[in-house]
Amino acid sequence: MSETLILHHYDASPYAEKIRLMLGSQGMTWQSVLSPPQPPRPNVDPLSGGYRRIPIAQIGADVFCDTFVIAQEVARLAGAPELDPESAEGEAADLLARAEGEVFFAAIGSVSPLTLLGTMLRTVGPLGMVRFALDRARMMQTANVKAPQGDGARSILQDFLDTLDARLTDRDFVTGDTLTIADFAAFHPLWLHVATSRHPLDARFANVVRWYAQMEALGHGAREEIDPERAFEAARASKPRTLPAVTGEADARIGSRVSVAPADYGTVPVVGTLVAATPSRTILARETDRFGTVHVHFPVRGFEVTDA
Ligand SMILES: N[C@@H](CCC(=O)N[C@@H](CS)C(=O)NCC(=O)O)C(=O)O
Repeated sequence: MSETLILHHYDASPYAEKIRLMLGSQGMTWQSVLSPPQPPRPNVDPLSGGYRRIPIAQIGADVFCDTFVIAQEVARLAGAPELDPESAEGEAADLLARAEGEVFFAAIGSVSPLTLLGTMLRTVGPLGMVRFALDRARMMQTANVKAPQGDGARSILQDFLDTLDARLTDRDFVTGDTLTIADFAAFHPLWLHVATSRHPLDARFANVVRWYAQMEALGHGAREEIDPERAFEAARASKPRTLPAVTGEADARIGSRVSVAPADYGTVPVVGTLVAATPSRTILARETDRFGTVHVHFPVRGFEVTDA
């Protein structure tokens, strides 16, 4: 079975940029399927069963939702355990959690609405902008988190930059002399901020500016653009890989139909048969006419599993 990673993403997605740079840092070869910036996503919905966030990765008939499990797959394929989010500890883990929580939303909330409007007009045009804005407004209506705006968002972003700059005073990277998952997690909200504000980072944060340039220079590795049909063929031609061994007591719901959804935002559930539940990962089997059995992987943290 081919172990080529297929990434379903769109170029402006910061979470996807985190993964693209991880692939670049390892000089990996991967395949790219471009998704629309909002649902429906006919290139990947049939595989994932409707998970609404981006990116989604695929290796044959295994589908990976959320960058937590995608990063674990990149770490495994590259033999680079320092890219596994479970390897982050202490202050680096705190920074990672902050970057992917309030800082992610603050990266946009701190940009003036007029500038944001200009950025969207340039990237997706007037119709695309209306579609995108309506979709995200709807998504946030059902969200269990509130996105900070204006001064609140600006102060969250400044605090984060202060912390990061101090950390980078005597280190090349967030945890020391080498790249780890914490660098990629800290980078992507800043990349989002730079892209949406159309302004470089404040030069006062000199250490961050130096580190940011190094991160950007990692590039994306060898990216091959493919159309969705090739991704579907990869699923059809493969069987899901062997399930992970579980030590200790098995989840009583194994074999029953469950629904898995993010707890924070984009809370669209995916329904399937629970086939594996490890301390960090939930795997559902979905029987499909188009591809046969597909296994969909989710992180445990930040997701809810309920009876379907
Ligand atoms: N925790 C998720 C967050 C992913 C996320 O928020 N992605 C954004 C795009 S960068 C998203 O999906 N927004 C809504 C959408 O694209 O439908 C992860 O790590 O993958």
